Amino acid sequence: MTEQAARPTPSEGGDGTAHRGARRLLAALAGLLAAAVALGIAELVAALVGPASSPVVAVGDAAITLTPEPVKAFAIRTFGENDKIVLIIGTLLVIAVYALVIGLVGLRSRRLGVAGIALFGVVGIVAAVTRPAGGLLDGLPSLVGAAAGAVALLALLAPLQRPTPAAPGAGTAPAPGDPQGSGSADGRDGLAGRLRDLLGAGDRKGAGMDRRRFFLTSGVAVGVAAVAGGGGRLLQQRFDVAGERSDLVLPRPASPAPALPAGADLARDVEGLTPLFTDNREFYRVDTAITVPQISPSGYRLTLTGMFDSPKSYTLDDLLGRDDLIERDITLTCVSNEVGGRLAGTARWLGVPLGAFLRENGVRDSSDQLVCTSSDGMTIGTPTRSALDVDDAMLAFGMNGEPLPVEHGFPVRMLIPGLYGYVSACKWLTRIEATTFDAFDPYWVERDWAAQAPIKVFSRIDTPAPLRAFPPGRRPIAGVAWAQTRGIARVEVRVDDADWVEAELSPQVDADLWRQWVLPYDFTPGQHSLTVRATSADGETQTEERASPKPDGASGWHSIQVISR
Ligand SMILES: Nc1nc2c(c(=O)[nH]1)N[C@H]1C(S)=C(S)[C@@H](COP(=O)(O)O)O[C@H]1N2
Ligand SMILES: [Mo]
Repeated sequence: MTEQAARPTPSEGGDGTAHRGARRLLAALAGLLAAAVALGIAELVAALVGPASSPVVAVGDAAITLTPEPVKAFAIRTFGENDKIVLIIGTLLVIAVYALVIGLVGLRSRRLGVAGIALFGVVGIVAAVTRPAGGLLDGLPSLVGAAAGAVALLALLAPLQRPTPAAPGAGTAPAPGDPQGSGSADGRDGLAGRLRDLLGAGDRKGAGMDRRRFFLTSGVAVGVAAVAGGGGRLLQQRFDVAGERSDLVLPRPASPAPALPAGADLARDVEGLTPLFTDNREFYRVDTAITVPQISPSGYRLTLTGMFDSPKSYTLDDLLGRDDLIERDITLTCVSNEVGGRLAGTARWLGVPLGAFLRENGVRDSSDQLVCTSSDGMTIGTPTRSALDVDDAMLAFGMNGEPLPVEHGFPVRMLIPGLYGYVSACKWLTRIEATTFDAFDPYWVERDWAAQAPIKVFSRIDTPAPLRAFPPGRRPIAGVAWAQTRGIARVEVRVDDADWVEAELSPQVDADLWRQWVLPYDFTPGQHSLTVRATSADGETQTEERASPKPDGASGWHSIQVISR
């Protein structure tokens, strides 16, 4: 400091370059801390309003909605089930960079700094309020958060401010770009000035910067952000329905799933083969929900609207208490599944038979599309014909002997075997509207995915793993194949340029269930290429023609390279 004091730079009014650098650094830090306070307070308020009103979540949600489709597809492909964590981290990083800039801007002009925070609040408010399921109240966390952030910014910048010259002319506005002044908001009469007086930050230190006070204020800011944010997150858990979910007792089906023959699951004997049933915890998850909708069973309503003769509204008890419940084994598949991909899973589902349910409500012949809406505003359109006629289509509330896991749609979702999830499997289902394809484009169709999308005949190799060397000799080549509603009749494997060889299949249980296939093979040393193709029970062989998932599902043979040595 002494060195700088000895070499005053006229343009800096005696303030050294290093000193100025330090001020900037601290100002940027002030911006970051102010943002932390804003987000922390917002989380606390979100604990009153609901988790989805949190600005980070709302902005992340909006980002998902606004993200161009190819980027979204890329994210699902690249990050898979972690796509939401990546998005939240990305959102926080963007906020952090913005906050650093706000701090620097605030050093020059507090007014602009505060305006920057206000803008940040407005973005949060707009994102929260315009969510499909959003209301005005959802803007409150961002509003209060931004106000707290502005106060924090002013309090943090105050100790970094140079003394206001007491010389005559102090009241005149500083020239633009004059580092001495930072706009009139700095003056004693300004909000900041008053705040500074309030905090006693008016004490002038020689260098015009009160580091001690800055760090004290920073400590308070960190504390407020951590306590409000952490507390808010904790309090938000009161919205969790995990407890109510585990208290729910599932009814018995009038029509249980067909018994499985002995030896139904070939994975018991083949390492690396996908099990016949997927654990709920292992089940793939694809949705646009950053915060999983939490629907209390007691508050649950399923509403029917549109082209029904006598539509009713149902409570969860209404559905659970029916005497026609069915239990079925069904493989669910995502349209985003690539050749060889893992976005498919099988469960034993329990629920209300959909066809009977719709007829009971008098669904009209003139309706060719049902639009399902979830509590978070997702819309999924499905052909009315499929909903009426596909065997085993259901409103499911049980999955592998448990109530639906919250991530998989608790308390009620739709399932229609043979249709990709985005055109059939609406989770957190709260409304079914009978309408037409002409009248309405649901969420994914608006984004240029096909309005109708039956699942394609598919097979994949699970083992051996590609490019991981194994010793020569006999070992199984194995995987799964599916063609829901039709069933799998045959799976063939080709090794290098040899002829296709038929694999052994797991017992045929139900056409809606995938089948495992196994082919023991004597591997010679070297690299081999393995290819698989399936044929459905109605005679369609999986096409070799490659298609990407968009618009109606990937196609092509799964082929991998393996090494034996
Ligand atoms: N409410 C809601 N339901 C939804 C989705 C969604 O984003 N929101 N995604 C659909 C898609 S694309 C698929 S593949 C299935 C996935 O169901 P799962 O997550 O239980 O495996 O849910 C469908 N239902
Ligand atoms: Mo999907």
